[in-house]
Amino acid sequence: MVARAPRRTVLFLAASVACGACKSDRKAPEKTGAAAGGEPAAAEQHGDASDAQVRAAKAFVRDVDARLRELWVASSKAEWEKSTNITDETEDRAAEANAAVMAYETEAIAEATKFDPILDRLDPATRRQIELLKRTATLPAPKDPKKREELARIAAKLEGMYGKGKYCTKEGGKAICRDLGALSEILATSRDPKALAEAWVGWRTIAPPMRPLYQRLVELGNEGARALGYGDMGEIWRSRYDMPPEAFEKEVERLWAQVEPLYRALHCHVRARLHEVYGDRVPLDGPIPAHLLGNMWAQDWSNVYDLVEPYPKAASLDVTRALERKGYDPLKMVQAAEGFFVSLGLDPLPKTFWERSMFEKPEDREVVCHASAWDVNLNDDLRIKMCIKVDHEDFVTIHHELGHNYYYHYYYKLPVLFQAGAHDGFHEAIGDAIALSITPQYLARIGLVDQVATDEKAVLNKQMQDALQKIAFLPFGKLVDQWRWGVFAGRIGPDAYNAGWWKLRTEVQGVAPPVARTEADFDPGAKYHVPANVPYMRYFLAHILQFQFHKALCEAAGHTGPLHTCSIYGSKAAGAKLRAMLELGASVPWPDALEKLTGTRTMDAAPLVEYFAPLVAYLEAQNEGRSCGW
Ligand code: X8Z
Ligand code: ZN
Repeated sequence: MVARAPRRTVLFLAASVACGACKSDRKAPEKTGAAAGGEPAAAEQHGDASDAQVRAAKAFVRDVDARLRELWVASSKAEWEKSTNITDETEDRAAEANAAVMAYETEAIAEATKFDPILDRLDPATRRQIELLKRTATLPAPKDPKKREELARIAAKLEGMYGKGKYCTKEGGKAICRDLGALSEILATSRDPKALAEAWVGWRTIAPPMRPLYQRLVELGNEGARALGYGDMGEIWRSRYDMPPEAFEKEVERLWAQVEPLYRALHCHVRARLHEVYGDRVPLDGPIPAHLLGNMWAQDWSNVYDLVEPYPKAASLDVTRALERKGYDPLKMVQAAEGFFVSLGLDPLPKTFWERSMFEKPEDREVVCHASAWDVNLNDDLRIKMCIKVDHEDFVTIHHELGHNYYYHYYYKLPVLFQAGAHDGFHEAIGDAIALSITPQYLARIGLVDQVATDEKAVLNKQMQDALQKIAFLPFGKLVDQWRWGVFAGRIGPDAYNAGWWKLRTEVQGVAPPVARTEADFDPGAKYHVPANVPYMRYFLAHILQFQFHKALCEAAGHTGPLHTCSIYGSKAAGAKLRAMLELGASVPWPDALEKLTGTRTMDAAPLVEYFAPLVAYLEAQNEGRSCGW
């Protein structure tokens, strides 16, 4: 997952050795240099100078498309090799391929600025590709080739460190090492505060060695950003939303203000329930200890559902148990998820998807288990890479990943710069929007559960499950990049990386570390997207957008009744609407794409609020008389 989330998430990537050869076959940049208007005198000989420049711009964009395609594919191939087999060699190859991408992007972006004076004379597609090119680099490289290679190596190394991360202890004289999967399992299932704190702290021991590398990545990336005319890396990240970066920051705050009251209500109620379980470890007027929320980063609270279930005696939906009971394995889970997309009239996944994907954690090598979706060859070469557990969480994540794959599938014929989401939050929202249709009725329809209750109590239980995932996530989704924007801009210096992180964790999310943290720690490094350099605000946006998409798709499907009862399963009309948006990729500004599906040009949390209306009423009643906040 990468830089371009879509293509995987890959940011920039890699060149396989084989493709090193193709690089030298192509002289596109040099050719376009001249064609791009660098020699106006020559152009004038053939007529009007600016007409020649318009033609040159088109030729430039064609060349960029060919060259980027080649370099991105080489990089994706090397990234895939690395992520499915982390070794020094695969890391080096990924770094090499990514350095080649960075070198070309820097050169092409510099060249693209020559067209600034004639941008408004260009046809929309040419103009948009030039604009997208300028903001494409998630990790922009300095001009100096040595620094560029250093940056690419650091980036590959950091992701590898995360992928290989383990916490080892001596038990009965024997060394026992636990990876993120094993430690997360403890966070999810144990109710022993000591064991929880140890797993929480243990995972974070992987991160301090990343700190000097991360600091250098920031220095070099910022140098690259400045060379492209941006103030810092964060400004590039914020400039990808078809509005000025400052306006985007305001947009995030506007959306947060819409949902913050819901988060605060959920926080208040969950804290009160955890207080009943853990006593004064969970003070009723302060942040919640982060290790008690069922998840390594406290970003998804589903695993404490049993502690907060509104009506324990009413029916509740245990999808994990249903999957186990019906004998689902990872392959069957992916097939079921594909079945949902196909029920909408969308295409089945290609044969190669089933041959090339990685569904399970291999025993014989280190891999990056963090789930991702890919189109390695940019030609419908769809794959996912996941270490699937047979449980509810991963069943939803598979739908999330297939959402990426279906986006790739419907835009892969476009120029490569258009092969992206309308913005990155769109890409993250597709599969999640589909997963909102995994209602009890849907699960009964596919035979996963035998019967469903629809009474008010069962509804509230389901709403609580959803909220622990979707509402609990919102502040975390926002703060990861608030931290990085601060780091990139120098407001959070290396001497305060961890303090800055915990300031946001406390203020925005209302959670606290189980033990004191210092600058000897590097807790942001224990979250995949930081060492992997994948922007995170996309997930905050996706958690809002997915409800907008869901509502629009439900309307297309002819759903009547409350939003939380809708499943679009089987609706060809909804599928056609979705497909029409997916096919646009990034070829138009995102408000156009949003309008195509939802009829509105604005991101809006109102559908999220509407979806959770029953739970909000319940929480209000529950919180009556409590003092909320921290
Ligand atoms: O990273 C992901 C996906 C891949 S794009 C599995 N997510 C974020 C996370 O795990 O932190 C999905 C939800 C948020
Ligand atoms: Zn994703």
